[in-house]
Amino acid sequence: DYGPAPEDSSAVRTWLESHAEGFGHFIDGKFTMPGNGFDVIEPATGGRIAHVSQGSQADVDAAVKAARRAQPKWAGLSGHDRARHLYALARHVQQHSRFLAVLESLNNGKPIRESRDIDLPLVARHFYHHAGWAELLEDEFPGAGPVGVCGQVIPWNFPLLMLAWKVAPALAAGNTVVLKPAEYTPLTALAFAQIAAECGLPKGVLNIVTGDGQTGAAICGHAGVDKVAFTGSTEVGRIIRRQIAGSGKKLTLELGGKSPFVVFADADLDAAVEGVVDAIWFNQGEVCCAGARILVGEAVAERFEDLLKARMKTLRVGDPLDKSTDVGAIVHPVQLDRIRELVEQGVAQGAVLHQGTAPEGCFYPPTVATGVEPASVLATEEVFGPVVTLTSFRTPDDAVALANNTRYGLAASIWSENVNLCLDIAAKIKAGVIWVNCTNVLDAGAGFGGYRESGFGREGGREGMSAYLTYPGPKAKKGGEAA
Ligand code: TXE
Repeated sequence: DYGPAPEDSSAVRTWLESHAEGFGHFIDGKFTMPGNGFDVIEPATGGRIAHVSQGSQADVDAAVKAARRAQPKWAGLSGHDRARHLYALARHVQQHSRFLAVLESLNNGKPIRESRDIDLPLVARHFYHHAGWAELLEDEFPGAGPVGVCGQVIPWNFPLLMLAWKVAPALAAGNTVVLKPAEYTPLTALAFAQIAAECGLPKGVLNIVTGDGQTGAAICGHAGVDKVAFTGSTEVGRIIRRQIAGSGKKLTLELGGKSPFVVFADADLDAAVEGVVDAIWFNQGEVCCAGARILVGEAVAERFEDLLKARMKTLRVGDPLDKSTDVGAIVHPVQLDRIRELVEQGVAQGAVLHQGTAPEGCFYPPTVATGVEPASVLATEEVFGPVVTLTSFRTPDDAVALANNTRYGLAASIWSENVNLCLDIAAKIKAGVIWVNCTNVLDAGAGFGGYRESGFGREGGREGMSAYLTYPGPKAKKGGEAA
């Protein structure tokens, strides 16, 4: 009774069936034979949809070797020629966007509306934007050059978008890449590798090795890798930082968050409620910059809570491929258990739950938790699920103190009709990204990254480019090998 029929997944399923024997790695422009590894599941049904290979040290060695071999020639291309390759990648992503969106929703569990209308357009935009940087490099960063070979490890919440965030600036700057997608969601990265080969990206420029954390560690620790870029949990970020300390490798880390969502009494409350939908129920709340802690002015706290609970009840949780689904499946049963465990701990510490409904299986209902003490688990730990806390504050100073009462500092969202108040509060909240009267707005041209345990370094825009450059750069001869 929800209108449009589910998205047609037959092309994707046929492609998956054609790889029934498993997927190999993408090294030096071609796929290796599939080896031992692990199954990939479709979280919405629990069914196995693919088998991918576990990258060994030998696979990582081969990938790094290919990347090293390809790098001088890639860096030696003119910026214009590298830009042409990036434009081609962007165009091919657009041509295959239906396929990629369905594959992403199948593998990650996110609603097709989101993968189709948000993830895929942002992926293409990221390559277009960075094609522009490749053209402008000599003017904008005079004397700079590529770092060399980049080892990149990405998470499962925005599989293809995180690949774009990592790969586009690296290639624009003249680096080559060895990337490992997350073990739950490796499929769009492998489809992207196929697209890259089809559109003539020179071999060795992009290498994809699948596997678990061990493969990730082999990439980060490899002596032939000059820069490491990681997005994932704070815990693993810490391990990587320790692992490569003293190696001279460049490092950027984009880690967890527990971002505040501050609603002042004069805010447009209906708009702020829609903001919460985008902040914590978008992508099942599996968003590093999710607004996970609502702080609301006490004068409107009760009214806001009523509005929010009413809106929450209208959310449709279910089949990711149904075009009317608002909240899809949780990426993996392990993540579902993690969400349940944290919420149970929160309840034991006094939290009161208000929940929507969710089907049986790997789904979790949209949840608002009230009565959450500032020091309790639900207020401090990243849940990475559709769970938001609701707390009231008295004064703007209280709001700032509560907002900053976290070991993270990735993002914040401020809602008020008073622009002066918004600007004042924005300057006082310690977070890498601050949104005013909006949330989760991302753009390839704006730097994204955190403070404190949310990591360091920025992705996107000028700051993001500088992370992939070094001074002095090698003297490149146009169209040939770097000197
Ligand atoms: O993350 P991991 P997990 C948070 C979120 C979530 C929790 C656990 O709170 O509930 O982390 O998720 C690779 N060296 N975030 O366990 O382990 C791993 O293979 C190198 C927030 O899935 O950090 C995968 O590719 N790599 C986050 C990637 O790291 C290693 C997004 C991320 O997995 C490695 C994801 C090692 N030693 C989870 N160990 C965000 N900020 O967006 C693992 N990996």
